[in-house]
Amino acid sequence: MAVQDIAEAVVVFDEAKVVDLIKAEIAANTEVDEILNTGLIGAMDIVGKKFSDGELFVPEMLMAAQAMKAGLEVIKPHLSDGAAGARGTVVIGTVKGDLHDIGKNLVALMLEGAGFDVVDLGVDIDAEKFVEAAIEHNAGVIALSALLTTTMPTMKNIVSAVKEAGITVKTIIGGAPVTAAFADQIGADGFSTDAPGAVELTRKLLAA
Ligand code: B1M
Repeated sequence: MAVQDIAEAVVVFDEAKVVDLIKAEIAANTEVDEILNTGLIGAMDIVGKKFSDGELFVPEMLMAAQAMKAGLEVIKPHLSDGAAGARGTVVIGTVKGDLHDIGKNLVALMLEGAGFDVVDLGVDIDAEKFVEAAIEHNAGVIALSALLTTTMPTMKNIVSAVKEAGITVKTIIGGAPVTAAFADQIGADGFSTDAPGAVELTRKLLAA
């Protein structure tokens, strides 16, 4: 049994095997970070490469995503390190035109685990919905995720709309194609490459 076997099960969409292998690794006291990074996130990198190389197509990517989500559910209780709702509210979503939600879900999960109240708007979310939700929930941070180069410009629209709305909320951005330079360019308050980094950033911005 090895963490790499989890990645292999994700790549062949064997959801039941993913769940069983993760349960076994947890029982064997394997670090949850290793299960997450090597077993699950590593698997999606393999899937992405196979897609780029024309070996896998959209339906297979979707099935791999489902297997990864099933695995995330198993490790979810082990990612927690704080009291829920004690540190402020984060409104999170994947931007308009973009349906990728695994990374966003992971960021949401880790923020919750770190004690933030998280309002997850889901995918394909426009500027108006982000602004409305931030006002309704008195959010301290709006967190935007994008996985497509074509949806990155939407982040700029959302950051601009938040500023125009005149609300005191910070915007943070992330997702595979997003860079620190892009965050600076569009006037976002912060950027992170991964979910733990998004938690650290949120802590800093909210002094929580
Ligand atoms: Co899509 N897809 N996809 N896809 N997909 C990518 C992103 C791609 C890189 C694949 C490839 O070509 N190699 C490529 C994008 C190319 C580009 O724009 N440069 C791509 C494409 C082209 C497409 C379609 C256009 C394919 C098509 O229809 N022809 C289409 C677009 C649909 C749409 O959104 N409108 C599409 C569809 C899909 C599926 C629906 C089949 C499925 C998504 C299912 C789902 O999410 N529910 C899917 C998948 C699974 C992928 C790959 C294989 C995996 C993405 C993933 O979940 N990674 C992906 C290739 C890859 O990334 N290697 C690919 C694991 C996840 C944990 O990582 O989301 O990066 P990630 O999140 C990370 C960090 O980015 C960060 O934290 C996480 C880790 O800790 N992070 C943040 C994310 N958000 C953050 C926010 C933050 C901070 C950090 O602060 C707010």
